[in-house]
Amino acid sequence: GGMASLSRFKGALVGAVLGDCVGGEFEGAEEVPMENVLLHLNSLDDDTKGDGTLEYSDDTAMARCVVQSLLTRAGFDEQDMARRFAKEYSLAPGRGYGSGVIQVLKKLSSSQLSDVYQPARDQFNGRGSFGNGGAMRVAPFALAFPDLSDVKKYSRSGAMLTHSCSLGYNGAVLQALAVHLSLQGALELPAQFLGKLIAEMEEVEDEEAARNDARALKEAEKPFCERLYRIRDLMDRSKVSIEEVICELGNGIAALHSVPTAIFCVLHCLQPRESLPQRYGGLERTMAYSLALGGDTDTIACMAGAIAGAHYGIEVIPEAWMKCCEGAKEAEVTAQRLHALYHQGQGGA
Ligand code: R7I
Ligand code: MG
Ligand code: MG
Repeated sequence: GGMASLSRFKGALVGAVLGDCVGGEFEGAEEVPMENVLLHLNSLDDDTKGDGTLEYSDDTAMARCVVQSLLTRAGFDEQDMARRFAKEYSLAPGRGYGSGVIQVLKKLSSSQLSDVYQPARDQFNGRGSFGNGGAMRVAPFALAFPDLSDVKKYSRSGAMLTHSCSLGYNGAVLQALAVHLSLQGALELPAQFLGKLIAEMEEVEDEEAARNDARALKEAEKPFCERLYRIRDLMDRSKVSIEEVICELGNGIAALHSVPTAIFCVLHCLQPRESLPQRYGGLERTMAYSLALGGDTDTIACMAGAIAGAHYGIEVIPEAWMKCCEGAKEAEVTAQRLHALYHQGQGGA
């Protein structure tokens, strides 16, 4: 499809849901042999599956809140979004939320709350969470705002409702930027795509709070930029093992150890790979590869799925996968409304 086409919007939103649902199988597993990944993915073609048997987790539950809030308010409204997060959690607390964020979601339910950002600031002795919970749900921001500076501004604020540490919210900004660029067709030129992300993040991380957090957590001066440079190095190598990717980029629950990893998965799978079935297209390769890394598989596959889906579009998503995953069909429908909002923001559809 063309730049910011409806197919890309659907691909992004559905890709995220698929990653979450399909990746849930291996979340927290240390090592996942590719053989097991392929068995799991093959089983989705099975007739006995289907009708949303793979349930979505907090990643999708919160992304749905983001979508509904952005659509209802026709833009970012922190009060409304916070309320939706709190309500969703109280109605379905068993979706596998991070153990820290539960505190925030409970506090956000309180009617006496004057500052919706305060509960997030109270996390982890006042430093805030660096988990990937802000990034896992951020794709809809890139689908609602055509303007790059809006994507950066609102994805940051949206993440700060639960993640006030810069290593948390800047991961969300990076993921939103990746989806934004992919939607524009920027993955046609992978090296330039990465170059743009680096240029943007150099600016994003050039901030007092980010420098302080990085120092306190003994990370590089600009942690996300450093990881993006590592991705560049990995892409230049002719062969990269799963172990090397995990060692260089991580597969954990911190945004720093998962957002760059998800971006790498997409870039690595733009071309056929020996370890992956020949019959697989790029989106299927991205999913399989994300799961094979182990660790926070639902979230890494969810984030990679959003970026890859925005690149390849909805047409390449296997019908059997759509059927198996709870909320996938619904995501395809709501993507149309985001597409309309996005183009309305550009001054008339
Ligand atoms: O970031 P968050 O919403 O969790 C998202 C993850 C995804 O993988 C989902 O699929 C779901 O499984 O959870 O939730 P948080 O509780 O804010 O952060 C996640 C975890 O990161 C926390 O429970 C901590 O273990 C760790 N963590 C920290 N640990 C020490 N110090 C996050 N921030 C800190 C910190 O500052
Ligand atoms: Mg989850
Ligand atoms: Mg997860």
